[in-house]
Amino acid sequence: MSEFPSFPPDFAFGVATSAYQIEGAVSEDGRGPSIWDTFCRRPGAVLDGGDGTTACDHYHRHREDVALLADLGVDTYRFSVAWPRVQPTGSGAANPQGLDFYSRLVDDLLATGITPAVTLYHWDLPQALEDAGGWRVRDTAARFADYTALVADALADRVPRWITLNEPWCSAFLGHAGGEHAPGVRLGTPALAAAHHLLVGHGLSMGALRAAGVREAGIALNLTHVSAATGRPEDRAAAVRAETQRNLMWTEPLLRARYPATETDTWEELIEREDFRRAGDLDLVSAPMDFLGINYYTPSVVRAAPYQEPHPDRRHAMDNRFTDAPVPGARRTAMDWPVVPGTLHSLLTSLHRRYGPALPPVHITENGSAEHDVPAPDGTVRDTDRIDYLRDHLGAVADAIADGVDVRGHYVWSLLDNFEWSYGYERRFGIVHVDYRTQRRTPKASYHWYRRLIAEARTVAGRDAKARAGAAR
Ligand code: PNW
Repeated sequence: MSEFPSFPPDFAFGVATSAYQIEGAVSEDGRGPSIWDTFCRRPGAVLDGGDGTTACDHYHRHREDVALLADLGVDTYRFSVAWPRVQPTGSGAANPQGLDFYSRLVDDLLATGITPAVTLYHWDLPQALEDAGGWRVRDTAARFADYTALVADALADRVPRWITLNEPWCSAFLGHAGGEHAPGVRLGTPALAAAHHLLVGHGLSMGALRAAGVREAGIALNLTHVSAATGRPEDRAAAVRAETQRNLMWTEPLLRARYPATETDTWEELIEREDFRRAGDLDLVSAPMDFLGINYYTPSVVRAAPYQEPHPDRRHAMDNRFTDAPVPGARRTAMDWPVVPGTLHSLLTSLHRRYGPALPPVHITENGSAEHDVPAPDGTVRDTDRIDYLRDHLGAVADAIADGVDVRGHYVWSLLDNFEWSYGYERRFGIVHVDYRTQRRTPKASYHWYRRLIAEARTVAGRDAKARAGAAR
């Protein structure tokens, strides 16, 4: 028995990052400001007062980071393109220096045999578009399609796999209802408009990718496994609401061209009542995808809660009559997120049951954990909790594949410790430790563990291929 779960021979092992979280160099080579540059300056917005001004200085150290990827042996590297590098004010001609950076990165990846997977939008909206209404206005979706075409024209000859949006749930609801993410709006209905415009933007972006000849395109959703804390009817109803808002709000329009219903109201009605909905939108939103990206971290165990009316304009956007309940017996990561690896298997098999052939092949586009890493004096980190997390979640993916779910890849979040949004640099998700004073990178024990897993998977795949070739002779 191997210490590692086993995977199909062509399974893609990867790691993921995003531009604002690692690049730094926010004013270099013509980059314009993004909503995160602005949001980070708001007092109290980020835990330690940090921002992405320097981050991991990846913009200047990308060669070193590609060398780390090459040594790790990953098949795929998922990174994001910063929209404000390509279009400093969110529209008009491309800034050639912005595109050049990503073009060089892609060449370096290909030279080491790594497949690049590009995310077009990982939350860094050009500030100029926010000033014009951001995702709350429909024009931003059209701007996103123009930007997609510029990036695809420059990179689609070499980048096979494309992700339009990263986690639109976060952009819509954390950005416009909770306010803990940029742009930090705390209203209700605007979050629903943002959600709809993000979906429309995804659909338009898919069209631009197709026009550029892209054959592997999809979206990355942060889906969760939802269950009720108790069997009480009110808690079960709360779980239906949470499932609707966290999962079905996205999978239903994308995969079935409709908004979901709850027992009290339907999102369809909510959205229809609003003036932002246009005829034909859902056909656009449900353009066929080649894969569904799922970012998975933790399950949601919920119970009923009284309706909170924090603002008069919050009337329909957040059905907040549910709240997260403790998960008994589960270890918690440094994010305080409960660890229940089997819920990833349950999520995958339930999506497979719910959508059948309408579910495209799946890539787990993010999965990983922030831990209380304690570096030794030489900078090494024995992050056994992170290894356990990754082993058990990869095991859950392997089990889902054995149960018939078509999962094609898994990307660890993240290659490097980085800027963890409103948690600043306090929370470390990397399999490589970053000393932010020196920018020194030190692979953690989890990096070495993942390297061995990939190497063993390759050996096994090689053995199987040889055996098949032998049997065919
Ligand atoms: C994702 N939540 O963010 C992002 O795609 C990454 O950029 C991020 O670093 C990673 O997960 C770890 O947090 C999320 O509140 C942020 O439910 C917040 C939530 C979910 C995902």
